[in-house]
Amino acid sequence: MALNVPNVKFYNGNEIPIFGLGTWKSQPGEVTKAVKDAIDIGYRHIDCAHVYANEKEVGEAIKAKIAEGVVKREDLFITSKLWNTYHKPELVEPMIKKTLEDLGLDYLDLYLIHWPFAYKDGSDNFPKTPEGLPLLDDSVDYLDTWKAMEAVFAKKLTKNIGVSNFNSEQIDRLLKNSTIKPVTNQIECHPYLNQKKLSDYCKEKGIVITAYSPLGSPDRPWAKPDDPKLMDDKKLQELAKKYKKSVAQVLIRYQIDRGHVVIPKSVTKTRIAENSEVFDFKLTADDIAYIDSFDCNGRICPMFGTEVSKHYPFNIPF
Ligand code: NAP
Ligand code: SBI
Repeated sequence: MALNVPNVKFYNGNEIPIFGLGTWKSQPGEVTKAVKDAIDIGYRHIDCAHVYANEKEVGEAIKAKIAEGVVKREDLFITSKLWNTYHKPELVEPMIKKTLEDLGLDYLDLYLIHWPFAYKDGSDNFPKTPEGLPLLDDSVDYLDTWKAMEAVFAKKLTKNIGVSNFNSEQIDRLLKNSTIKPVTNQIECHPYLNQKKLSDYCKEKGIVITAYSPLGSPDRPWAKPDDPKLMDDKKLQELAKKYKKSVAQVLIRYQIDRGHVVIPKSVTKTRIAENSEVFDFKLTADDIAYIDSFDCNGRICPMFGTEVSKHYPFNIPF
């Protein structure tokens, strides 16, 4: 049966498929096949970023599927993100153009500021201090970066602009000092970090939440063998049994039922298909509340070493 993914409407009237494919850690040698498989299965939303170092390979898949006639460009929703070393306003347009060239596109559907803090600009995506910590550049304010995001939107290089990893105060400051409101805040979100307060805050402001690492990101490079694995959670396994679904499917549905856009990553065809089979069931309100109760401030993407930045997002409750 054809996959029919519902859209979520942004405040500006544009729409985003509620479900898409993540591509962080998808190796250049495997991501082209993964994106092709996903498009064949019916995915129409792909989450990319310059820092994932695989946008050319994602672009090859998009080009191939358009050439085959499986999809048209306008059927797809392609997101990318401005990396931390390109926050200086004069770097934003060259950077979105670099991403567009790598992806082989002439516009993005959504461009996000990846993190609110800036790194020292230059060709190294991960500049370091002599002590080996991330080399921050707090002289660059995300408000100035945002003005440049507004400019690339005005030039029609992207149909929507948004942010990622912003806290409520940063969103509030952006709203008070900008012309265009972000359409989404892409944030880590799963039962161990359910982001209830930030989700409610963004909803009140008309900003859609996009949930990243919805499966607990078991392939994150810094995972330790003793770290709890979300998909091994016994209570989630019980729930999955009750719905005759996998834990991954319950985790994806948990986001959809909260009105969040969700972008699980996989390079495995069977899992890419499995993760998309979430539109034939719904969690009950009681089960959502039960999953909500698993929250334990279990952040898995804290961006180690950046806590000293004045723009670090995770030093306040939400
Ligand atoms: P995730 O989607 O929570 O988990 C991905 C991992 O789960 C991979 O190891 C994948 O394995 C495995 N997996 C996928 N489906 C599965 C299934 N059905 N059963 C068992 N295992 C399964 O983690 P994530 O990559 O951190 O987050 C998703 C996406 O969000 C990213 O790829 C990226 O696009 C975005 N993201 C954004 C930010 C940001 O700062 N804005 C940060 C993190 C993530 P295989 O691939 O081997 O199948
Ligand atoms: C990277 F390419 C390298 C490190 C890293 O850590 C934090 C999470 C993140 C990110 O910033 N966006 C992601 O999707 N993953 C990431 C990416």
